[in-house]
Amino acid sequence: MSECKTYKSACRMCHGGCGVLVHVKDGKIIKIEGDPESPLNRGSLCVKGLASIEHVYNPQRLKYPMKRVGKRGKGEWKRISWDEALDTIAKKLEEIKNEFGPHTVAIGQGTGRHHFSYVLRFAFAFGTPNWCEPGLAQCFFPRVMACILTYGDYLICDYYGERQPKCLLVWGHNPLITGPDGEISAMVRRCLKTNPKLIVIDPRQTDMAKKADLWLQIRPGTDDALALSLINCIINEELYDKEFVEKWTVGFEKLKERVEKYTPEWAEEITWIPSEKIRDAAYLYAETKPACVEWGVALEHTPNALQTLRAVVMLPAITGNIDIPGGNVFGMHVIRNVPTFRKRLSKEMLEKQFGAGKYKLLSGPTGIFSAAHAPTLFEAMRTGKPYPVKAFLVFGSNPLVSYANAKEVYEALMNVDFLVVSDIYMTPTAELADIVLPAATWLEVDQIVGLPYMAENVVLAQQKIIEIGEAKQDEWILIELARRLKLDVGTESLEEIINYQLEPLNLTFDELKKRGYYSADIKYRKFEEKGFKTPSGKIELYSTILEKLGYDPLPYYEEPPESPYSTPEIAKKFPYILITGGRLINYFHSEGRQNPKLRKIHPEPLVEIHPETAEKFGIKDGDWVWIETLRGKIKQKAKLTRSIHPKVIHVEHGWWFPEKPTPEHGVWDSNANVLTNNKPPYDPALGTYQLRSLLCKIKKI
Ligand SMILES: Nc1nc2c(c(=O)[nH]1)N[C@H]1C(S)=C(S)[C@@H](COP(=O)(O)OP(=O)(O)OC[C@H]3O[C@@H](n4cnc5c(=O)[nH]c(N)nc54)[C@H](O)[C@@H]3O)O[C@H]1N2
Ligand SMILES: Nc1nc2c(c(=O)[nH]1)N[C@H]1C(S)=C(S)[C@@H](COP(=O)(O)OP(=O)(O)OC[C@H]3O[C@@H](n4cnc5c(=O)[nH]c(N)nc54)[C@H](O)[C@@H]3O)O[C@H]1N2
Ligand code: SF4
Ligand SMILES: [Mo]
Repeated sequence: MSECKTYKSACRMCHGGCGVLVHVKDGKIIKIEGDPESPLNRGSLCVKGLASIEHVYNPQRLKYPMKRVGKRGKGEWKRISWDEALDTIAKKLEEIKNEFGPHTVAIGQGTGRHHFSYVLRFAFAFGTPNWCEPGLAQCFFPRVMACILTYGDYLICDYYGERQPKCLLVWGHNPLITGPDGEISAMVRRCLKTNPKLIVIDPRQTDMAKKADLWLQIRPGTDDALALSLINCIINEELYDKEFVEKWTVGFEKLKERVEKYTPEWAEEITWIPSEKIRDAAYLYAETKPACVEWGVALEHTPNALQTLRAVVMLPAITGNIDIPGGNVFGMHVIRNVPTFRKRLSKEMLEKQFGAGKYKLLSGPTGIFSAAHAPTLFEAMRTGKPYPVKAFLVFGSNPLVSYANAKEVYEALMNVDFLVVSDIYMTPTAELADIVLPAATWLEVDQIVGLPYMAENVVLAQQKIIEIGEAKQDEWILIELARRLKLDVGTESLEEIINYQLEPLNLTFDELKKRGYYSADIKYRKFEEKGFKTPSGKIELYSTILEKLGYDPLPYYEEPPESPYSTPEIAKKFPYILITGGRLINYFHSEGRQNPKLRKIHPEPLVEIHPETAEKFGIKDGDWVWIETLRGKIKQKAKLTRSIHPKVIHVEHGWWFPEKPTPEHGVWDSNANVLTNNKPPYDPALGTYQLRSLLCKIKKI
């Protein structure tokens, strides 16, 4: 008789966290549906979650380890055993460590994967400081760092407690499509049903902007100017919460002085938003309580990222929306972190980290998470300076598609002696490897996930339900490598580590798997007991940490380095402002193009152009268009839309074509990162570079 079984788990087709029920018959997954009991998504799933079966059983998956037999990048492979793969990697790493030092081994990973902490854990146990993840300087972590500097902890929106926000200020973010980037989309959707006042700041009129009471169509890259003018207006027009500011913040007078010149009239010229609209937004946000700021990755793709984020994150402080029901709140942090062994690295070794001493909040002994600066790392790989990178191990990332200036990333990858890629599919990046390792999908993985990220109010269990070929979960690979290298730490089993993390909840992993999730009650005004976790114990509008590191303790405006105003000569040739990477509901970055269910929804890359702009070039909807910047050119298909500013062009990111038979798989055709800039100036504290607000031109093909 055939056996039917149902498991509770957590979808991770994106950063993850929607509770699911997985139905298995005769050892095969036959259905995946949202778990109605799960506190976050309450039964709903997006198209990616619903296309998981087509992902898990996709015939294009990597099923066993392989080694390169032909020239690098020629696509000639030989199947090998896991033992041979791991022994070869361990032996090579050992040799490199002995001959050149552990820091010449770099380890990379993709965004917010289940194995995130295990990559740093392995790197630090092995002794190299050189690990990287696209998020550290470019996504989410800058938001985290701005919050840590200001509040000592990360702020989230309170969709979780007794009361929903009455006002949402959605800034450079599209959470109906992109959750979870912090929170889960379903929670935002639920909040919108309670009809909060809605302010959206976006150069494009997204679906969210269409619902808004106020949509501020900003010139890309000028969010710092807008944020400073909002603070100016809220202070000068006495809309701020005097009692809260007096009792709980430091540096208010200095902030007031700093923003004096940043009036809404000043900002109008820079941001292209009428000053009345800026005032309206300041009033609506400051006068509607409780209010929440929802902010996104668009703020993290310019070299003034940190100061922009600092200015934005001060808004809840000066309006007293901190840790109150329906406001911006701190998480419950109910689980322990995976021990990462960062403390084992000597100061001397941390000083060898790419970016150390330069981007002091990102890298080196002063870094909050101490990650390598990606452009510096790739430059070292490409040129051997300041020292060569001998090996690069990539766990779940597609650098050729996801990092800026893809041509240079290609040169870098081609130049590294030993490249290992663990992935679910043979990507254009994996095609360049010496050894390719088949990674497990979320249905083949045991893990826990705490949401929202960095706040952990809810913990879900993800469980290994099936096995496909010889695919392995990355944590297993990293632990096995640590054992083979005879490292003195980092060799514990996965279950031991998960149980350690869950200990404060009095739960074991087995118990959590049965329950599916754990959800904590939210406590508010936690700061009243212990103050804020900043050096002064208060909210630091004036940052003492930045001051100590030699950075400006107060936010300021800086024109994007490539713009109609800062580089008018370039703008003559490249007259439009390029933004990239607005997310699509059916794809996660460069993933999903080989999934028939997802590809059908959006088969080709689309460039958004305003019809008036398109007309000048004779471009019609559906025409192929060249988009060119100083770095290179790509083609995407025109999508004419009045929802984008006539001076702004938006290209999708993440495009390659798994169906194209050559090992490049069309990675040069439509990849947004052929266009983007990996060169300085970078954010002085974080090393952030430019993935948006660059200059481009277009032409009909
Ligand atoms: N479906 C899906 N979900 C995802 C992802 C995915 O690939 N697919 N990726 C995940 C990851 S890693 C991340 S970082 C998040 C990102 O999540 P979001 O932060 O929501 O990211 P985007 O959709 O890129 O951008 C949000 C909006 O910013 C606008 N924008 C562009 N430039 C500017 C600017 O200069 N200023 C302002 N104010 N707005 C601007 C864009 O038009 C876009 O509508 O999504 C996560 N979730
Ligand atoms: N131009 C431009 N570029 C951008 C952005 C943008 O907006 N514009 N956004 C940036 C941002 S915010 C981010 S976070 C990065 C994302 O950059 P990446 O994280 O590199 O992007 P992905 O395409 O998600 O690549 C992940 C790869 O990991 C594989 N994978 C998925 N799950 C697993 C797993 O569990 N294990 C292993 N081993 N492999 C797995 C996938 O098959 C895929 O090939 O892109 C950045 N790049
Ligand atoms: S939002 Fe993410 S976790 Fe939720 S169903 Fe979609 S892909 Fe899965
Ligand atoms: Mo990201």
